[in-house]
Amino acid sequence: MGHRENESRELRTSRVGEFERAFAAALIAGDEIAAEATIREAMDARLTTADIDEKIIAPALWLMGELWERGEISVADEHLATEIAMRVLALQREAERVAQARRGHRVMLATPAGERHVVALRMVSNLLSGAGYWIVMLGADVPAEALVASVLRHRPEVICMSATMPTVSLQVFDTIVQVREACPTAQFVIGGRGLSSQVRSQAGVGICHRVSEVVEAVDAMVKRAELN
Ligand code: B12
Repeated sequence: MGHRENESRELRTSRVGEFERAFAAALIAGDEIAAEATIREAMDARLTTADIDEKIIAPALWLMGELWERGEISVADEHLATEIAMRVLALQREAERVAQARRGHRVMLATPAGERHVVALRMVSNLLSGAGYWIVMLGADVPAEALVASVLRHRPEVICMSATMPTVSLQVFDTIVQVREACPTAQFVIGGRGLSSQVRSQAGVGICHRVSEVVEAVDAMVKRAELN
């Protein structure tokens, strides 16, 4: 096994250990909010449900059992911890249900003609596919007419565009107008430092300042598309 692979495994193990300790501390304190926050963090860190169950929740409950046997906590404390653990399991199920519901929805990603900066777009792609969305990645430098043709073929509910160069802002505007003519139900989420105020003020367009805002913005647009 390579040195780097070893290192990343160690890092992962130490993260899991941190989550386990934080979750156990929350159960001991009877603090449901802290317990939920820890499991949300573990889910955000892409730990699998099996890892969360076996490496975080189960060991914390075993510890509660030991503390109870040693008379260090009461039966009520142990019951409270179990109730909290059960609510956290419901939270896991809900997160899976939301990801499952997103799977049927397509999101198209592109930068407009003349725009070659795509790092933010790749980040957006990772975040959306991690959240469950079906991604249609067109990549950089896509002319409006080509994007319209692709929208008619793949029928995405949402189109995400990124503009870094101020010179492409007009292309973003133009693409939105052309896509709306061909497919009035299409929704847009856009970001990037190159966007002009004209594009930013477009009615019905979701504007993001950071890639971390994209899942929420696309969720809102999908809901809106369903209402149309
Ligand atoms: C890497 C890079 C390149 C690479 C791009 C490679 C690639 N495959 O992406 C290459 C070498 C091709 C390149 C070319 C050029 N580049 Co360049 N490039 C950069 C650099 C160093 C990093 C850009 C980057 O990836 N940033 C990281 C991302 C994650 O950050 P971000 O794009 O700002 O995105 C954030 C938000 O805006 C938002 N966001 C952005 N888009 C979206 C979209 C959605 C949907 C959402 C939700 C959020 C979101 O989320 C991010 C934060 O969370 C920047 C420096 C800089 N200050 O940014 C220059 C920079 C952008 N480039 C610049 C220039 C001038 C050029 C060239 C004209 C150079 C030349 N003479 O050829 C060409 C133009 C190419 C073109 N037509 O597009 C200038 C732009 C200046 C300006 N505003 O006019 C910069 C700022 C460098 C500088 N200081 O002069 N570049």
